[in-house]
This record gives sequence, C-alpha cells and structure tokens, in this order.
Amino acid sequence: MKLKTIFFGCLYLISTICSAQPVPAGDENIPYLMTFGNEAETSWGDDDFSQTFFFLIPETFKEPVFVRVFDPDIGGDVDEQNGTWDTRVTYSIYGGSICYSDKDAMETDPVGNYKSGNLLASKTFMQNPRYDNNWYTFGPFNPTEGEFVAKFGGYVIKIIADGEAGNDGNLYRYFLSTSSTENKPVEGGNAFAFEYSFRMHDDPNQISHIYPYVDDRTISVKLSNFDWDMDGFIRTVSIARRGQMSKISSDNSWVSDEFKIFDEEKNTSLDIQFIKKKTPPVKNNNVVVNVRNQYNELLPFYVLPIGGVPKYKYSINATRVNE
Ligand SMILES: [Ca+2]
Ligand SMILES: [Ca+2]
Ligand SMILES: [Ca+2]
Ligand SMILES: [Ca+2]
Repeated sequence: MKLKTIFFGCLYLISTICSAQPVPAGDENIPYLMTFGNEAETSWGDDDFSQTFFFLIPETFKEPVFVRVFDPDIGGDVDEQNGTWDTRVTYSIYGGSICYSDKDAMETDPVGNYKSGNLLASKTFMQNPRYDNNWYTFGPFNPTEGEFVAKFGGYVIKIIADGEAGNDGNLYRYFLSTSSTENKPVEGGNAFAFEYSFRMHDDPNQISHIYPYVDDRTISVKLSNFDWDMDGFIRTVSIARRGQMSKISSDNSWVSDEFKIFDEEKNTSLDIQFIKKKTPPVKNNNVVVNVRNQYNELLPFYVLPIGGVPKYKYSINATRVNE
C-alpha cells in the first residue's frame, strides 16, 4: 500500500512537471478523439459510437475544475461529413461513488451501467457554428463531486460522448482546466481511458502514440485494433522491447495479438506506436484500440504516461538473449 502511495505520488509529480491536460496530450500526437453518430456504418471507423474518459484530480487540489470540449459540434470545420450533417452527440459528466469503480464503466462497450454515478452535467450538440472550431465549457465542479479513489490519491470524474443520431464523424478534444474561459491545467491532474477511439494524422510522417500502464499483476497483454485500414505499422516499444510489431486490421474489422510481459515492464507504460505508410496515403483514418491483461481486464491509457514515455534500454534486452 505504501509503495502504491509513493508510486502515485510520483505520477502527480511527473504530471506537474508536464503541466498539461489536453486530451489527447502532447506525447500522444493524436489530432482528435473520434465518435460517430449511431447510424453510421462501423466501416467509417467507430465500432460503438461512444467514448468514455476519466479525469484524475489529486486530493491536494481544492479549487473548482472545468471540463472544456473543443469543437463539440458536428459540422463545419474539423468533423467528418457523411451526406448531410445530421449527427447528434451528447456529452455527459458523472461523479459520485461509482462513476469509475462500476465494472461496466471500466469496459469498452456502452452497455449495462456504463453511465454509473451521479450526472453532474450534460449537453447535446448538432451542427452549431457557435461552437465550431471553438470551446464549450462544463462546470465548475468541486473535485469532491468526483469518486475518491485511494490508489490514485485523488478524485475521478467521467465524461462520456455518445453519438445518439446521424452518421457523421464527430472529432473533438478535451481539456481539464481551472478556468472557464481558457485552458489552465490542474496541477497534478491526468486523464485516462480504457478504450481509445481516435483520428490519425493525414501526414504520413506523423506517429501517434498510446501509453497503456502495465501494473505488477500483468503477465500478458492482448492488444486489439479496429479499422486500421492497413495503414502502415503498429509497434510496441517499452523499457525492455525495442519494437514489437502487431497484427494490423483492415477496413471494418478487429484484430488482436497477445504477448508476454517482461518483469522489467511491470509498473511502467508501454508505448504503442501508430506508424502510417507513405504510399498510398490513407486519409481520414479513424481507429479504435484497447489492451487487456490475462484476466481480461482493460489496461488504462493515461494521456500523461505514468513513469514518462518509456525508452528502450539496450542493457535490459542484452541480458535476455540467452533466455
Ligand atoms: Ca450525415
Ligand atoms: Ca465542427
Ligand atoms: Ca466536432
Ligand atoms: Ca479507419
């Protein structure tokens, strides 16, 4: 327990140094989160028309917080049009005692009690020039309105984006802020998800990253990706892994592959790299990713990777050659 406290203390220290809570965050190099209206075909890249994120606010932080959404509307700039703009997306924010800890909230599909907890705020958007290429702000919220989670040393609030009608693609970002009018990071805050639905860059030279955290119970992981459209490579780098290639999905399909976790990788983050092919260029590529452990539990993806971005250490691998 003590070790855990120390560990999460480090997490907050690292976050403070990074001092930024955009979602997606800088090291991820992901342009936008992505959620389609529920009348879209899944071949456009969204498997379930819903995305859940959790914000972490350290116990020491006592000020009100705001959840800001960039381009919450579905129309105009940024978004992906399919026929006419007819898509409706509702963003809902939850706190209270089970907003995080309900088992349905920690799963990938919008079923059961995934909207667990107390509804703190909600707003529905369609095409709306007022919020096109612009921010909408939820809050203020008192951090104690979230769920206190001892192992995080702080409070968790949840935001769900549900595509409730239409067939267009909503692209958007979040920011956990101390201000209602600008993006001011919450010192020591972070954000995470158990499944990531996102838009890739069009520029083939841009590499996107997701950082699942591997705890000390993890023996093996199963990495799954959806609708990658055979766009280049998906590769995992870690402190002990130079670059392990994964199976990649084609249009409208899931693929998975499993690999064993090395002892050195426990209590570190993996770096899953999404590397585009140069030719022919794949544009507007939407993809969904999740990672499970041997118990079929999902590994959290932190926007600020715990322990920092992992760097491969040759010396660790050199000792493994004869294993
Ligand atoms: Ca449409
Ligand atoms: Ca827009
Ligand atoms: Ca949008
Ligand atoms: Ca795709």
